[in-house]
Amino acid sequence: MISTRRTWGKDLLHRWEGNPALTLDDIPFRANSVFNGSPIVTKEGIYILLRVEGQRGYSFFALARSTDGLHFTVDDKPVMLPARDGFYAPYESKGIEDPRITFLENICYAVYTAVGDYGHRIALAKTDDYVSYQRIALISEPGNKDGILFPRKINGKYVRFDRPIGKGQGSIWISYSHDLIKWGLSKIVVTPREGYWDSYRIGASVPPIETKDGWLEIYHGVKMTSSGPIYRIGTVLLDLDEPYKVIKRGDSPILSPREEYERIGDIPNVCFACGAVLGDEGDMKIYYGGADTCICIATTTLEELMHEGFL
Ligand code: BMA
Repeated sequence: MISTRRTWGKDLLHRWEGNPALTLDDIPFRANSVFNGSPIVTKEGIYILLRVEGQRGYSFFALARSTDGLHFTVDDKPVMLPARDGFYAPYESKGIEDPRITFLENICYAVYTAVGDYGHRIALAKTDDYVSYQRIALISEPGNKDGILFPRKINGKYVRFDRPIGKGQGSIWISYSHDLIKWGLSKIVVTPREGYWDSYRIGASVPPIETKDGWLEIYHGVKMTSSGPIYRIGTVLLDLDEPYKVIKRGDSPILSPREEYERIGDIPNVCFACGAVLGDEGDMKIYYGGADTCICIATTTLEELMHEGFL
């Protein structure tokens, strides 16, 4: 009986015992916090493109490197700063946030949120060496974030998730493009669910993972409470050819803030993933920000997620 009770309240994902994997102590320059990083699988090992918030209050990107996907060293200077001159400057005046990496046609793309004078826009950049990033375009108007590219074309078109806000509600949408720059044919995919853990807002989190049964999307869901929002992580499975069609959606979150490093920080009660690495054996590491103050790692397997993640 006791052992049964001890499993109550546990999350499906397994927290790495070395969490938090990265904190401000690992950043070799003055900053306020590090969180919401997207992993990059390279020939040399697993890197993370990190969101670092500077002491002035705006965010930029730095690079962390590892050989095992667990123990990271951060490069001694940032790799991408908000534009201060030229076309992008007014759209990045308040920072660049929440990068999501997708390898598409052998190019490493970073989709990020450009925060500027007029609000949040989705922006697209690419990199050859993970330390220099070339801006390609701003790919949404203001009022949109959580842009994520699919890793291949579907029916001849590039596909992305995004998260416009309409009537105050944030849902996961899908859009299509022929050139990665002009996007349209937008459709709603997944909405918040009244009374659930994801009742307030949701957005795509991890670049979609192709499985034989559909696109697995690991998303974040927010519940608003009298003491503020709670950010949790959940799953939805989408049709391979028509990825706006939901095959199934987990009722319960797979990770909720419970540990001190998820509960206490600049924004309390936040687990916010920006990427995952799927190993050859089906083992998975999910990289997520804790309380907007650190980077954490949770592990699972594709099998475990596909079965228990949808109960
Ligand atoms: C979201 C994004 C994330 C952040 C989260 C919790 O809206 O801005 O960058 O981690 O809120 O504060």
